[in-house]
Amino acid sequence: MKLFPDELENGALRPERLRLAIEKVRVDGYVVLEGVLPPDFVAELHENFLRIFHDYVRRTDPNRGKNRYQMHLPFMPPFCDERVVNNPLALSIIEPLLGEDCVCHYFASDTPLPGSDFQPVHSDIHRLFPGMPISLPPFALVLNIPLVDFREDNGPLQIWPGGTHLMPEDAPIQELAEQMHSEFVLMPAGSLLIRDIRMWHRGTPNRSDAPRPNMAMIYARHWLRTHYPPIGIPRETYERLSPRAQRLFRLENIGGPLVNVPAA
Ligand SMILES: O=C(O)CCC(=O)C(=O)O
Repeated sequence: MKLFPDELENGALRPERLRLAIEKVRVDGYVVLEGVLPPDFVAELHENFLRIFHDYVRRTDPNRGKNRYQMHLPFMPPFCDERVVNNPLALSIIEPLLGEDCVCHYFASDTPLPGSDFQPVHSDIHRLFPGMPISLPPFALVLNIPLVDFREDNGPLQIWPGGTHLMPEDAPIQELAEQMHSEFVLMPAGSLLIRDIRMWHRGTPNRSDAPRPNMAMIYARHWLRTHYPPIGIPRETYERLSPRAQRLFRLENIGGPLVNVPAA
């Protein structure tokens, strides 16, 4: 969705469009709000990201396929800015779907480098009730924020919308995906992609000459437990957050160590 100037200025979709955006996630599995974050702020995020990312690449093997890195982000400025972690436009869609007591339990990034490949098509979560052919309402949503424009040549995310998030049965994902409708998510830097964590997707080859970073946060119903380590948040950082952001991160490791801090 392209936003109207008043929506960007108010940090709120017009009521009818908000209703549609929420329904789009519920039924289609995702929605994109284009170019929400101001370009100067995205540039600051990008610059800070690259500083820690290059260091991370030097000491880590690719961990999501060839030339492709998942990296947890340190919960520090500019990454933990409220425009990122407590974005009013994102939360206006996330909260009605996950409940006001939802939490954020994952603060990270995905970056294909030049020379990366297709990933297998996958969902980002296990089935909650394996073997039972039931579709559940949304219980976790990924918020992706691209730090560069996602173009055809730099490894955009490919998604299978329209029902794969409902995962009614175990399915032969790779074979089926080849026969099904998919989309490449082309979007400007600073957009908000909100996707049901269950929706099938994959990373695609980055054929450009620069990394293609994508911030990734997971918002979930408060009872969901995953294998991700709790986010380390320095106590002073937590205390400076707004009450609403504090609520989102209340179950994390408050007072715990930062990960992947930039070298001094
Ligand atoms: O390319 C991306 O941003 C996402 C990659 C991905 O889906 C994954 O590593 O699980």
